[in-house]
Amino acid sequence: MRSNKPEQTVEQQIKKRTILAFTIFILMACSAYAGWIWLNHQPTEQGVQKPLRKALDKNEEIFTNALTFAHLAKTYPRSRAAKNVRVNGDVGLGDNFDAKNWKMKIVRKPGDTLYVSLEDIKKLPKTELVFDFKCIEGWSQITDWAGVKFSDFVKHYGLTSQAQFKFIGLSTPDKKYYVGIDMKSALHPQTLLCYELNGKSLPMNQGFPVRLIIPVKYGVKNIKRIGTIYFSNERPPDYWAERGYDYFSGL
Ligand SMILES: Nc1nc2c(c(=O)[nH]1)N[C@H]1C(S)=C(S)[C@@H](COP(=O)(O)O)O[C@H]1N2
Ligand SMILES: [Mo]
Repeated sequence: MRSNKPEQTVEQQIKKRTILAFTIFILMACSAYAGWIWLNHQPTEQGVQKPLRKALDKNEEIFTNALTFAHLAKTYPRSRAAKNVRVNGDVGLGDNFDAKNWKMKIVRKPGDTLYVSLEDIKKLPKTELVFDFKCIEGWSQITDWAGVKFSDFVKHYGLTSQAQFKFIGLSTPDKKYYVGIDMKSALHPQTLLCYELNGKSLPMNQGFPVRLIIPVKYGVKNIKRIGTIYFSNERPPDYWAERGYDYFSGL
């Protein structure tokens, strides 16, 4: 049955649609403005509004998950490695360091610390890695490192329950330099507890006795002279993150 409503003229139809479109536009503009006002009234966290922080954290989570073990940093023949290796950063490398009595502390849980000597570490399977070491300041250098894979270390010392935590925290013996590393990156097959550079024991200024070599991260995370390692579900404090650099510093 046909409606008995009078037919609308084309002009009437256009006018009606124009009014409708304009109304929708106004409503959307108002809600965008309201949203902006709302966002700016949200409490902040690490310098940004909480909802934005959530989005940033989500991004980071996606990034971390995308970093699968299939992603390996490019490696080079030993002949390509620099002989004069650049030294950069000496925080936590003060002279009052008792190298002879050094042992790496692994806090298995509060009150339960494992002490590991350099000799102990050298007994574990040795992995050599020649890769392009990248500093966030813009330089890079192909360098030849060797040590034990952190994942092999974890296996050897039965740190499997500790490996369930989200992060490891590492600090120099004097606690002046410290980094936090997400567990996935720590367990990456190219992450080393490193004690050799160019086939010789690490020079003092490059982290003797043991440093971290972690090719999936920028130089900042490659902490020299490890004192303590611990496990945490919260982000461990990080020297350069506290000074405005990206916490993840991934490559
Ligand atoms: N203990 C400690 N580790 C550190 C630093 C530092 O200042 N102190 N600097 C970091 C930075 S920014 C870089 S680029 C690398 C440099 O390593 P290299 O001196 O062996 O080249 O070490 C990292 N590890
Ligand atoms: Mo760096």
